[in-house]
Amino acid sequence: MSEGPREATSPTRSAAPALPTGQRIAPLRRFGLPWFAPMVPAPPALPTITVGGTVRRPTQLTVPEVMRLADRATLRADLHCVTTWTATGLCWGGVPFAAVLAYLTELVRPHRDVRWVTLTGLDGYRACLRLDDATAPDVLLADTLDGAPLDLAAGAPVRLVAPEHYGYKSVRHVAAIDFRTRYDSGSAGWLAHPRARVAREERSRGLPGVLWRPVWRWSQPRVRRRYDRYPVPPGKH
Ligand SMILES: Nc1nc2c(c(=O)[nH]1)N[C@H]1C(S)=C(S)[C@@H](COP(=O)(O)O)O[C@H]1N2
Ligand SMILES: [Mo]
Repeated sequence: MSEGPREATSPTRSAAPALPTGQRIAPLRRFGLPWFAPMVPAPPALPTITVGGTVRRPTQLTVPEVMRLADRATLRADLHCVTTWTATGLCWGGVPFAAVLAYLTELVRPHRDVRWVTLTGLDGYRACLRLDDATAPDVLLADTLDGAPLDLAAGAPVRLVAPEHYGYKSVRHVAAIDFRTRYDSGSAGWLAHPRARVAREERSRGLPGVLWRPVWRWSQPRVRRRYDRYPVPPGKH
């Protein structure tokens, strides 16, 4: 094995990038907290995003207005659910969330102690990200997936994509953005980790991710069965 120049003899193929610890590949399908499975929203004809929280001038913009706030970008990323499935190679299109938040900050003038941002979906689902996590360059407010407008199952009209964080931070059907001085545990309550960084396996609070992993893995088929009971017609929105 050691004779000859290795570069010249080894086949040129790129190995698949390693999955994060404890994750297994699965296709992207609508998923989430079990009690949100029946909450298939019906987006309004002209969807809006309400911007508020600890701010001086709360406001509301239409989704098309928000999506024109910055130059469009595409992002190829994996989505890692805390229940150990990962959808790989998703190609999202939208606007960088950092640019959206920069514009909104000028508009609504958050309190200077604001450090967190909560996103709420049309289904009432809520998740909170630290401002520096939410403004990472790979966080997108996405309205397309693989070149087509998001369908309802994937989070129409717009969803967050925060690939470095477990999927529960990537809120679908974004309808509200709230600037906050304190962390808000959101819909997942005490199960949610404030940061939920995949690289550190921050699956949930209190225990290391390696201990949460079997618990979440056990829950996955149970949650999946709940979502299977509420199919979303493709393209419906
Ligand atoms: N509005 C909304 N967003 C949500 C959820 C939800 O129930 N409602 N579930 C979260 C969870 S736990 C995951 S893993 C991802 C799953 O994304 P998918 O439904 O596109 O597979 O959505 C996240 N965003
Ligand atoms: Mo998830």
